[in-house]
Amino acid sequence: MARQFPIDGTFVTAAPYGSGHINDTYCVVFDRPDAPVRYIFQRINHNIFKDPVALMENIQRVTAHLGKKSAKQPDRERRVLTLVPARDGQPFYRDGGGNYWRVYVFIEKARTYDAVESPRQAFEAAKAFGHFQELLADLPAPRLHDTIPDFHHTPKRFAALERAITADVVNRVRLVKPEIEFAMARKPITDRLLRAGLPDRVTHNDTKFNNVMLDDATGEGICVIDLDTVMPGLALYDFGDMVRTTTSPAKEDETDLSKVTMQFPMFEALARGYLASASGFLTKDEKRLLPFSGKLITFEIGLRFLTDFLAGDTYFKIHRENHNLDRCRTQFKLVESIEEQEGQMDRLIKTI
Ligand code: ADP
Ligand code: GN1
Ligand code: MG
Repeated sequence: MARQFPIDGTFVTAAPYGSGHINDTYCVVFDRPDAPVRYIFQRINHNIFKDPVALMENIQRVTAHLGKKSAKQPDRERRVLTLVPARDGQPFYRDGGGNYWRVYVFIEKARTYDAVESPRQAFEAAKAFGHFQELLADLPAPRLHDTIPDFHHTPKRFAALERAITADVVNRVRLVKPEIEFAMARKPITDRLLRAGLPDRVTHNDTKFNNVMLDDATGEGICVIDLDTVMPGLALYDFGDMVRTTTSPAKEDETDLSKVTMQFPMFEALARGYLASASGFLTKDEKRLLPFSGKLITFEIGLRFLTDFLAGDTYFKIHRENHNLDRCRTQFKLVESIEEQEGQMDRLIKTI
């Protein structure tokens, strides 16, 4: 695959990289006379992203727009993902097996984290995602492609769970009675954001904490990555997923649920970081619903993990038995923790 992209130097190694649930990511090293240089090679999961060509068109447009806007910034090339086109000039290479591959310049001296370590990190991540939304607010027409239609349509996600329960293809419903009961009790909240009349924006839609790179030296959220789901959406989908992945000290698949909790100082840092870059364009309603979005998106991703567990683990990569069930349980535990603190979260937002 390395030969399909015009990269200077001699191929040295390639190794699986990162902890994403969807694509196959590799870190690839090339030797050059001065020093070795790294690239990110990714095989796009085309079972999930049905139209990789349209997806890559989105990413090209988005990175070009961000690149233009960051032209005068110091360290410009570390602030925006840079695609390396294939030898034929396309932003991807399609192999004989029908797989789509893309290559990015490796962002050095920065890293992603699977679990948050400090309020400062939460602040920086949220500020970076808010800034990302702000920069894309004037992306010229046409509308971006919907790489996954109805990606954050929570009522449809709920309906998918109900279908999985009815089908029970791998006989696992018997194992998840409490989780199903938990989900059913919260069905009424699923359409609340959709009914709020909020504006459509260009959003990231997968603002998990490990989709932003933090600078090793300064701690700044230097580059937003994982752009497969950048498309029209609600700003609150992004803030909600930050709350889901950046307020609990535990990893998404932690089995000791006592470690899963919504830490208020992390939420405060997230809200302040996000509003530092997004308050200029958010409406009153969007701002008011920030805490609720954290609960809703955490619930939604919990529903998706539960649905995938019942479907026989066909969507998210799993690395052990019951992995999706463990992930669902952390999400539902976090929903409970948010429910306990929602009043306090709402009060905080009014003061910022
Ligand atoms: P997935 O969609 O499977 O989550 P990502 O695009 O998020 O894939 O990539 C997986 C991981 O690879 C990221 O969490 C990050 O650690 C690393 N990564 C991705 N792109 C780059 C890059 N350009 N430079 C350095 N690391 C990267
Ligand atoms: C997937 O690609 P990755 O690992 O960053 C998923 C998100 C989920 C997340 C849960 C395209 O994100 O929607 O919230 O897992 N991405 C897709 O960890 O489904
Ligand atoms: Mg990712």
